[in-house]
Amino acid sequence: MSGEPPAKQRKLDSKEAFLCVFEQLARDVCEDEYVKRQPAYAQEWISFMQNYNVPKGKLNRGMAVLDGLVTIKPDLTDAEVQEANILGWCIEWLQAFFLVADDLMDDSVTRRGQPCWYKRKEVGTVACNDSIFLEASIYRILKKHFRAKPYYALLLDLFLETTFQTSTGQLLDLITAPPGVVDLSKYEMKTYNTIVEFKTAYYSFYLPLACAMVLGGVKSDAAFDSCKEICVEMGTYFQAQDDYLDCFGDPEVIGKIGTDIEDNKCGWLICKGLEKMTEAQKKTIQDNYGKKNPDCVARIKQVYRDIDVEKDFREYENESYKKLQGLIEEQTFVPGALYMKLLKKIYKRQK
Ligand code: GPP
Ligand code: MG
Ligand code: MG
Ligand code: MG
Repeated sequence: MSGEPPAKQRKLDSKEAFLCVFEQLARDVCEDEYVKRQPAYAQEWISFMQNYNVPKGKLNRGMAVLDGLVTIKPDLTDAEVQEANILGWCIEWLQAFFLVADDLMDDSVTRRGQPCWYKRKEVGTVACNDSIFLEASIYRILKKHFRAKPYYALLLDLFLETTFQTSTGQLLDLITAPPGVVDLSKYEMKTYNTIVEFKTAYYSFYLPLACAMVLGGVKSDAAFDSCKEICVEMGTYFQAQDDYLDCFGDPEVIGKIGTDIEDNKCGWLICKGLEKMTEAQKKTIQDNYGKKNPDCVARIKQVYRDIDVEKDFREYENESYKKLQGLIEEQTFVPGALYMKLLKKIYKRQK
């Protein structure tokens, strides 16, 4: 017996198959009745902008819908596979909407190995409208493919509520980090956990798995509540990794240059680090955090190294995995594989 999955399954879950669906949906948006009435240069802008911002990530969120659905319902028809992938792409469109806006707000430089969209000389603040366009496209896609389904309203509500949640998290992320004001008392794990629950966990984890559950015919509120609880835990772990990689990851590998220290962010490293810093180390943070000067950034990173916050991160990583395994084994609403597939993809990730 070879270790290869059966041909059908290989075809179903492959990134190439998923990317084919992007091509169809991107074309649908370009052929939207309202887009068609725009001049050619506007249509070309939309097409280029979509290709630049939507399909170039890891696609973990988008592919998690089909991946999750097969754990609930193993024998899927081609139409069911297609539906899962369309919803997966709606999540990738949502992510593109968030990232285009987030990069502007975070003053970031690169994303997915290319200049941030707003950094392109012809783009600038047009990126604000592009992010709105990317968001609005989700609802054109959903309407085209799901309007006749009994769960259409459920899907709309899921995407809208998730956007609302994410915007509250982004707000807290931004106003806890006012430019030029370093208030160390604000960097607390409690605040951090609220920021990341809302800015990351719901859209990155709960949304894809909830979509899979909707398609899989899961109805019980308790199943969705249990999914939310597990996804908040997984999303918190995932954002802690993002914060760790922002400081210590290789920009070539993660595709983005970190800005959390410069941006004064209430991130995992500062919150955890402050719990064990000496007064002198805290003073170094007070004097150097939140500044765009590379020497200041280097001083912050040196404090992180001196206190070996990396060790704390590795411990947190192991504990978090164990806690998640426990939560997943405890629940009986859906097969544990729904969660474990995703968890295995992100555990100890380098990008
Ligand atoms: C990740 O934060 C969170 C988001 C991208 C959500 C943005 C939400 C909006 C409503 C715009 P991050 O800034 O740490 O992500 P990254 O490191 O990828 O820039
Ligand atoms: Mg941000
Ligand atoms: Mg950012
Ligand atoms: Mg980040």
